[in-house]
Amino acid sequence: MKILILGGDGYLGWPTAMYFSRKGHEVAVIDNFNKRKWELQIGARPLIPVATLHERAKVWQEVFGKEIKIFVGDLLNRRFLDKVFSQFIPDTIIHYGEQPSAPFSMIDNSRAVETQINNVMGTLNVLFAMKKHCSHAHLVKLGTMGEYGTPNIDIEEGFIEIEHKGRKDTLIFPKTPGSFYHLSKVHDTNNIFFVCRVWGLRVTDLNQGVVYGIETEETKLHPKLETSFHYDEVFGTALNRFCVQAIAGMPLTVYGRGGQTRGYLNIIDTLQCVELAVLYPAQRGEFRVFNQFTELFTINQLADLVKLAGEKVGLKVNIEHIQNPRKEAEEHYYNPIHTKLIDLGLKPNYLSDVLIDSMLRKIYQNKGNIDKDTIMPKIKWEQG
Ligand code: USQ
Repeated sequence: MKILILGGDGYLGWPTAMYFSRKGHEVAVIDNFNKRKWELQIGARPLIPVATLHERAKVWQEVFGKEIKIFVGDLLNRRFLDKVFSQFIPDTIIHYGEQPSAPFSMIDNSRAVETQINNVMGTLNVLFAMKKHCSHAHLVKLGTMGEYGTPNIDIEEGFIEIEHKGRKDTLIFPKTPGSFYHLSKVHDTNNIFFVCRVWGLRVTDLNQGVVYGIETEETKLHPKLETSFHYDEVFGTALNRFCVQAIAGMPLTVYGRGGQTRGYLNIIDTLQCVELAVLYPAQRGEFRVFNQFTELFTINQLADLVKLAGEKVGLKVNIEHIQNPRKEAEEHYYNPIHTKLIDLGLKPNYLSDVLIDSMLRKIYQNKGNIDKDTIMPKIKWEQG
């Protein structure tokens, strides 16, 4: 299969490119290195230095003997997309090419606008390019569980059957996102659902939970194949941050009361889920939504797990409840349905002591790179 990965230089994009290349697919990636630019702007860098995309593709070719083709350019540039889509003509497009951070989108007016233009307009351009050059292709789009927010009812997989004044319909599940970033994904969803209905495109929207983990089978093959692992307040996510904080000897930063519940998954399961979506594509005209996570945890539970795993290897770990920089429910009902990927054959790798232990060890090897100044949250939702 010819697979085009948008955002192929990122935390998930690069491991995905290697994963599908290793499985024998013809893989090309697009990236404009925006993420590296944003890292420079906010003064953060990944824990483990990441080789350039070109270096990584070269090493991959040496290690594995297969080419990962690189197209450098911006999804906002329609001519660039025309060139890539007409040259490569993908069967599948996997779309990670968006600004991925909620805190980044909440820094100020310009970052909110940048996030939404980059994400919403970029995706719109991809939809037009698909229509023009490969309307047969399947788009696997990374959405987020954060599109739904934390409603006081069960969260269905994308759609809900509603009975209203004696009539019934199946409609998009109501969305209450919690940041301008999460909102950008909701806007994407609406645009995508529309073009499935009107142009007959086929799309799977993966509403993914919070991803954790540093390594995949492929990143382990060579030091220059590592992916970008963040722990700073902007690009780092909860569990990854807690593991780094434990190694750095800093208290684990639980925001507020810590009852915030989210869906979590191992980076290895992201690859598995994306592969299942690719191998069992949506039908022509179908907009399909999967809730992509394997386990639910509160922030308090995550902090306790990291503390326990840290203490087993001799670390002294404290948990601190700090003032929540976000506006979010700190105690709430949360029951999202997530059966569709399991039905397709997903075999979850659950979070265990062993995984946290291996993350702690890997972080310990790179302890000297930890920049403590980037850890405490300074971006406040209310200030904007
Ligand atoms: N949190 C803490 N302490 C921290 C960091 C986070 O208590 O040091 C809390 C946050 O307040 C929030 C929860 O942990 O309640 C999750 O925050 P996060 O930073 O791990 O993740 P989030 O901002 O929600 O975004 C991440 C990814 C995003 C993806 C999303 C999936 O950055 O790309 O879409 O996870 S989800 O959370 O399901 O929307």
